[in-house]
Amino acid sequence: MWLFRNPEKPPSLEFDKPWRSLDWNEDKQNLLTAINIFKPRNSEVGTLRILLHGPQGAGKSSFFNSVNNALQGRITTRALAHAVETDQSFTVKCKTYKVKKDNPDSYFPFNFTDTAGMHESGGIKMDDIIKLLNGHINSGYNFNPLKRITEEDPKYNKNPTLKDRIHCLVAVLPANTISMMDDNIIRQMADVRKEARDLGIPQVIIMTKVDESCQLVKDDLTRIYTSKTIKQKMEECSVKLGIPVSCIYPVKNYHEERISDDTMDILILDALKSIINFADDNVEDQVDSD
Ligand SMILES: Nc1nc2c(ncn2[C@@H]2O[C@H](COP(=O)(O)OP(=O)(O)O)[C@@H](O)[C@H]2O)c(=O)[nH]1
Ligand SMILES: [Mg+2]
Repeated sequence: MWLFRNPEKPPSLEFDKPWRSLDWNEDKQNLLTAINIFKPRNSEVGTLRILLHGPQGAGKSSFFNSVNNALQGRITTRALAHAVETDQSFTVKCKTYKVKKDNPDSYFPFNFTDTAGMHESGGIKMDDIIKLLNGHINSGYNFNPLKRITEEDPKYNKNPTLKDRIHCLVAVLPANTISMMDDNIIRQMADVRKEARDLGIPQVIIMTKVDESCQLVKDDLTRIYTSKTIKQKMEECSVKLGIPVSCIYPVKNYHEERISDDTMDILILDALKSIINFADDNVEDQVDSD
């Protein structure tokens, strides 16, 4: 066998052609235009609700900030990203973030709810997640693993309608540490995914920290869809959570950059466009089945 090997040429780390296509020159403006004119088809649902879940440090806050940066065209820090794992608090506030449009007092018709810390502090309670997915929990609600959610809480919505529900579930996983991730966290995330599936909620994975998992991509982000490492990490995420690779979006979040980067923006906006389209389809499906 050794005769056929060429000792000069190690196996390539890259595919000859990208396996998913993005136009690095044209796409940013097209994506921005599509997102700027986007409106949910159902007028009853003015704002689509997107739920971010995943382990602490995965890049949930950074992803929201990156979406905000890409849409505002400048660096913003709305959701506090933690440099170190400091948040050991027992209660976890359910926070919803809106994204401002150019004109004053106007917002994009989607928002992000962060489940920060729900996987820690004694583990996520499935009961809480189901209520969150069904729209019972308003922004500002305090999750406490020792206490059951009570209907008397002012942040509890007793009669949620279609507009209050979660319309797309986004799992955030870091590419660089996915192989070492605690089984318990993966199991909890898979459980949340199953609940969402039973409720008919579409799901995507945002795979962050691509720069930390592939040197080729760290040096040149446009090689993201030719990197064999990134494809393999996406396949690993797919197997771990049971979500098809076609619904996985690898991104590099803004974390230390001080100016906008078109390639980072394109990946983030491409992911966002799919998320809002999935969410919008979900609303339509719910209306059809009611
Ligand atoms: N290199 C790199 N670092 C990232 C990326 N996304 C997030 N981070 C860093 O990872 C850490 C945790 O991110 P954070 O958004 O707070 O995670 P959260 O706990 O899920 O909200 C922070 O130090 C971020 O700067 C990324 O795509 N690449
Ligand atoms: Mg966070």
